Amino acid sequence: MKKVKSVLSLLLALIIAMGCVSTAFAADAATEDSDNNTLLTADALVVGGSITGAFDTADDVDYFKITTKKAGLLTVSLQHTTNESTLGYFNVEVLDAEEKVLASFVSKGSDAKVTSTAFGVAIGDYYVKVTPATFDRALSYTVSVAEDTTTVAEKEPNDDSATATAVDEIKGDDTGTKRYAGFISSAADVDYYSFTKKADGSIYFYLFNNANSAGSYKAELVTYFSTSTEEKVLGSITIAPGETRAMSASVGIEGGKTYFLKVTSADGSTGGYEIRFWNYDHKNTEFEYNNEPAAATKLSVSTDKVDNTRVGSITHTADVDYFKVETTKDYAYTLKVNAYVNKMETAAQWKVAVYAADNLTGDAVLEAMATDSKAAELSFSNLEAGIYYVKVTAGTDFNTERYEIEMVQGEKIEAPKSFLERLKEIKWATLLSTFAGWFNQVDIAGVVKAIYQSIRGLLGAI
Ligand SMILES: [Ca+2]
Ligand SMILES: [Ca+2]
Ligand SMILES: [Ca+2]
Ligand SMILES: [Ca+2]
Repeated sequence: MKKVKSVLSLLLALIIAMGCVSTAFAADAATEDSDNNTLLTADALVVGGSITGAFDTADDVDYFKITTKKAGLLTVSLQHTTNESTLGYFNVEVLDAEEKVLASFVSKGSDAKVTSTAFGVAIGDYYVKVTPATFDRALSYTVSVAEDTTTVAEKEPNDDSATATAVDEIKGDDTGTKRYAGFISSAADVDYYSFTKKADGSIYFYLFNNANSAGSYKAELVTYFSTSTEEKVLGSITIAPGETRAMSASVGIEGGKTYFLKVTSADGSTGGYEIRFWNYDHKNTEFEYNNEPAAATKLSVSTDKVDNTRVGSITHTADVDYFKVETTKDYAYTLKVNAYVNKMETAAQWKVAVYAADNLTGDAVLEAMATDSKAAELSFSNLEAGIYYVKVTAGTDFNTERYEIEMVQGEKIEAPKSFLERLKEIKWATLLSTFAGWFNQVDIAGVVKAIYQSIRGLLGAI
């Protein structure tokens, strides 16, 4: 009897356990309503959840509605029992409230699970539309929606620099793997992101269109100089409708300072986008913003022992790069502006002008254009001692390729000697002994007598 009792309690435990399992399963696998053929009657599908459906007829349409609580990137997946067929069985489209397609895919008979590319969402309603590609009444499907956790979403409101969405500090090992998703929700929406770069160096920024979000957006790297509230643009890119990716030129910036990436609609289009940064630590870069003498990047002199070459680039057509350098009278100097050592295949042009510090708006001391060569090279020698501002701008053809700039210290110059220094250097003993011989040969008394008589003659005449 005791044995029977323990078997019974084990059975009971098993039944309870099974009950729990089946309850949990039922909660997960929500089933569609049969009346979900329109946007208005769509079944709710929560982010992180799933729902199971099937088609009643060959022209059946199933709509599911996703209501988002924050902006970000989502993916939609569809799973079904597989068969051998490579024919499409399910057409899946993700739509926004205006029925613009944000993502789409077809699941074949042999596909166990297909996931959409990530698509950007703002706060609002989105729809998943599933239609039969090949009608099979017996084949049910499960559709699910998930957050793309590899991405950090913008946090609205972020329409000015004071409310910018903070981006993680950009460090040496960041090669563009961190993704930040935003959504231009209206033509007037502005999205600011703020960041610091840990070390001095260059960054590139990228703008991605979400799959099927064929908008045109503009991303600008901006900062503020001095006490001015005027925004200074350091770099700018625009992604065209249907283009997957736009990449900026290399922008040299100083570590530890705050910069902003500002994203706007370029042509009034709205939709999701993604930004990424690619970091490059480099001790000697230009430091944008350096478009005016007061913001010039300091250029130290290179010697035999120290290489103070800096790397810059003209990041947009209006970019101006000022470098301030000081030379002393003890050495000869040569200013070199070359194409960057990792030369790309494109030709580069830069216009270089050198101004004396006390004549910044006047004529340049030296001016030249490095033209049309991946080995573009300019060299200015025989610069007099002083403080100079070197101004680099785009050549005739704008090119974002990087350049190197370096003030090289050359030969030591012997300073001109003073009169006293020269007197000291005369070999007086040799000179006097030479004169002694000469005095002996001259009739000094005769010379003096002649002068005396000339003077008397003059006095007598008076
Ligand atoms: Ca936004
Ligand atoms: Ca915004
Ligand atoms: Ca620059
Ligand atoms: Ca500049």
